[in-house]
Amino acid sequence: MNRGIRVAVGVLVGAVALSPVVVSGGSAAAAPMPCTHTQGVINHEVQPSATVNHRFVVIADAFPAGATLVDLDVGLGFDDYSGGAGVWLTHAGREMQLMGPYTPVPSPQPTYDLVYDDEAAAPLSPDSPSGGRYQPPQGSQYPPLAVFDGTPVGGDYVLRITSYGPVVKIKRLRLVMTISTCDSDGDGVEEKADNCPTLANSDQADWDGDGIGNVCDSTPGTAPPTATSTVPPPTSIPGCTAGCAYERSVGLRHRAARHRLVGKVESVAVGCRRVVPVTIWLKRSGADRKLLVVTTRSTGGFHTLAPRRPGRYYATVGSAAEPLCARDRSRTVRIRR
Ligand SMILES: [Ca+2]
Ligand SMILES: [Ca+2]
Ligand SMILES: [Ca+2]
Repeated sequence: MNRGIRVAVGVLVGAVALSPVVVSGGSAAAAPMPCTHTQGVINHEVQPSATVNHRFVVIADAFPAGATLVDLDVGLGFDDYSGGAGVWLTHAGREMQLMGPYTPVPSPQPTYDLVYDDEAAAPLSPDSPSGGRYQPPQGSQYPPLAVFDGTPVGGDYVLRITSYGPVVKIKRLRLVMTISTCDSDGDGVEEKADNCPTLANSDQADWDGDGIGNVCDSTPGTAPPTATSTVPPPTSIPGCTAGCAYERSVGLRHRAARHRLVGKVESVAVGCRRVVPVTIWLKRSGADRKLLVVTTRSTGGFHTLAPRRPGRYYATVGSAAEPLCARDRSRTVRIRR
């Protein structure tokens, strides 16, 4: 089944409905399930005293069964609002007026590009700048956007715009939906229950039990004896010697102009790349010579002054004291005379 987000927009002018037009397709895989969805229209005009209905059809199959809205923000951008317009949003049998003749819009600018957000710091007022995030106008005819919370994500959304005077020039209209059930990293663990929502870690391994999964944890600890079955077998990871759960790599380059060796340790697990010791070695015919140890920054990057002695150098990362992370060795770089 195509679980991509297929959206059809039908534009209804006055009472005449035009055929829906598919404006975006998708063949995305079943996972990940996004936690937000944005839909909208750009560059449109509403003729004098006319009404235009922008209808968005959000296909429910693109989201987990039973997914509902937990938040909805609306972006309103006008290139010319000087004559005034009424804007309404309808979804799931509920309607909210977003703008109207008594809306305290910023004055006297005729152009706006703002976002209605119930969680914004302040409501829109005549003194507001013409951009930014504001609570929707307040009053009995202007309920908060929260009226749509709990409604199904899938279904029709209709933005109705009526011109009260001359042409209303619309720059963009956007609906930003936050969805109750999602899995943005596609690891099969629902977002709210995921101990590392930004990185796929279907095993949810959390050795120190602090609620932060190993792959997100800068101090993941070590595997408890009873938990070894929850991590991948070390034999599956190239370069891993014993008990390692996550692969990592170390790169090394010689920047001759700046007399530096620079490199980076990379791993999906934060604790395997952040503030870890990297050893620089000189290759020799007998045993290689250990020159110095540098510590990576939070990004995994490191640098040091290049040795003056010509030769071939490489870097290693990893030790028996870090059972979470695989050992690795960089390519050899040559420093010439
Ligand atoms: Ca997840
Ligand atoms: Ca995850
Ligand atoms: Ca942890």
